[in-house]
Amino acid sequence: MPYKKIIAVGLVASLAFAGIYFGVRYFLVKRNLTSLATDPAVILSAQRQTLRVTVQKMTLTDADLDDLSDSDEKKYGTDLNKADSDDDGLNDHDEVMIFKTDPLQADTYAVGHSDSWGVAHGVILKDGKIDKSKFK
Ligand SMILES: [Ca+2]
Ligand SMILES: [Ca+2]
Repeated sequence: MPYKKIIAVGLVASLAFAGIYFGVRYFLVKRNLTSLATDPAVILSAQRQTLRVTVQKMTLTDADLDDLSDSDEKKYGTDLNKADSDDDGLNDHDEVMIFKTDPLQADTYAVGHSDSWGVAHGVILKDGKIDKSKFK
């Protein structure tokens, strides 16, 4: 019966086509070629992976996310796992880079108040300047 052969060949050809289609699609998704993928779930998954890698890189270079890199933390002797090493209310980055206060001394100028109090009350200014007239 020739029509049985035609149906059998058609069935085999369909299975082969489906196999190739899903095989190529799996390969593209597996290799993260999202520009070729049109499935929104695949694209979202790739974006999440990119975000995960970005956050991982950030935490590898700044473990406590205080904006002072781990290598700078080692340079200044601050705690790279604690954003505010001396618990004075100013994070390590702001002490080192903005106010030039000591990130390991809660009261850099020994005035009886924390460095964050000094900043909040206008005593400690940027770039290591202080205004003693505002100290009470
Ligand atoms: Ca720190
Ligand atoms: Ca300090």
